Amino acid sequence: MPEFMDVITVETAPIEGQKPGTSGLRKKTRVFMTSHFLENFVASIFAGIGGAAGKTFVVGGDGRYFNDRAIQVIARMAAAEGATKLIIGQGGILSPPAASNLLRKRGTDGGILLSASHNPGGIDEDFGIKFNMGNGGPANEALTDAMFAATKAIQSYKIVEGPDLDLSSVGVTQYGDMAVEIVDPVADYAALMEQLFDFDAIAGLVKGGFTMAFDAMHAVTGPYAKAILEQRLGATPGTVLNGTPSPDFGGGHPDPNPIWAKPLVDLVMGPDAPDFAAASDGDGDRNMILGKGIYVTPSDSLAVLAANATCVPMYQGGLTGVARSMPTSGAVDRVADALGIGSYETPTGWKFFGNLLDADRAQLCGEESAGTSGNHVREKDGLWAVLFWLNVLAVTGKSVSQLMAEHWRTYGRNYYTRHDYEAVETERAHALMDGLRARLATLPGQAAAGLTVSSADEFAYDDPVDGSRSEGQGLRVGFEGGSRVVFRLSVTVTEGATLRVYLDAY
Ligand code: VG1
Ligand code: CO
Repeated sequence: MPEFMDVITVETAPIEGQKPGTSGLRKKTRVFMTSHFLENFVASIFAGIGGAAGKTFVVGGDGRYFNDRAIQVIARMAAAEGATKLIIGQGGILSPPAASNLLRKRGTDGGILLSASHNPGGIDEDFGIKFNMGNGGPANEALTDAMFAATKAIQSYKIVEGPDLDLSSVGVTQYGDMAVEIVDPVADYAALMEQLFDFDAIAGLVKGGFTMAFDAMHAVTGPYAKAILEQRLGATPGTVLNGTPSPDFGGGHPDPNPIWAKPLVDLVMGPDAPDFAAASDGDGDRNMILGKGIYVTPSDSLAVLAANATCVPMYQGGLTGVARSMPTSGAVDRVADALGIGSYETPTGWKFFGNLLDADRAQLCGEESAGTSGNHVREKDGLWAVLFWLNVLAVTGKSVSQLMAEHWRTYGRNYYTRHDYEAVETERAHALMDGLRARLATLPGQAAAGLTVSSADEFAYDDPVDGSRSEGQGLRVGFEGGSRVVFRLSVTVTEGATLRVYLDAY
């Protein structure tokens, strides 16, 4: 038997399918629980960053099933590799934006985040793990490629035999030679939000009788939303619905869209509608914005926030640039044109915004999948977007529908929908994409449903900051008059293929 805290070397072999997707490695929880699966990937993360020795990492997750067990494994492996310190959210909880803030604030070497975001949780559902860099943002493609290469070459990994860490109380302890600091997952994040937004103005709005509802979807945002909306801003207790994180998200899909958050949409469309409503996803980095009688598409939300940026203290000096993912509607581009600021179109996935934010080319970014964030962290940030909206509503004194109507009058309107075809047979989905790809060159000039194709291509992105090129980022078919259809296969699914079809009509 090895002695307590002895480092042992475990023989292993490469495991198929450990290629990180849009946001890290996502698989069925049971796959993560199979022998060596998690360990191989964690060892490959460490190999990809040139080793863990002497480094400090932030660790935390969205609280889904297996979150706590995975943290124990990561801690044992980090200790075995000679890491100096781990900073872990109490109870293993940290939303990606809160982790991103800690990563930046503490000047760490990176973070290991456990989340499968909007995917359901539980032993028969999904789990995920990703690495974020010292700038707070998801690993770039060079790093994820290095990690993937390591998964294909791995022969052994190191781990210590030791007791479980106590994740329940805040404070610093030693785990062998490694320090472990358990932190309140909410405190630093809430303090940051208070600096970025005018809390007095929002509190004043709430005091004046403005009503709201926030659906945390049984996921990680509950504690953050209660602390900020109810305790600091004075919203009535009970404003935060489904606010206690549960390992299986109450059996639901923690995806803030009109399908999975239907009760909230029904509420704002009904007779007892609050003035404002919002929801966030499993790991708290996405947002859905609603007002009395209105649903705001994420693409429109990004455009409205850009247009009203100077309402909030964080953007008092104005923006110099905005960025959106390619499938996101062009609504924000129209605002950028009107303001005379830069606008960038990136592939899907938050990692592509990191360079633009670091280089200060853009300060506000968004995705049609309900991810919005600024340059305060390097992740999308659900609650931040909600506070941004509340701040704008407080300063302008307008309702959500009024704001939207005025926005469309000024900039025009992009009608937008996204359709997800889930659990499609992988081969058939690829055949469809291959078939369309082969016909791209012949599409321009053809007419369908009263629309004439004006352009058709496969999106590739040349990063203007580091010069890297990312190919195969979605098929685009543009029509005369500015409408378009985009086809992409999801890179976050754990079963079969998901075809996403994005429709945007100006
Ligand atoms: C989806 C969304 C994408 C988002 C990604 C991670 O990816 O479309 O916009 O960045 O999830 O979101 P895909 O490849 O399935 O389309 V989350 O909230 O995981 O961090
Ligand atoms: Co998410």
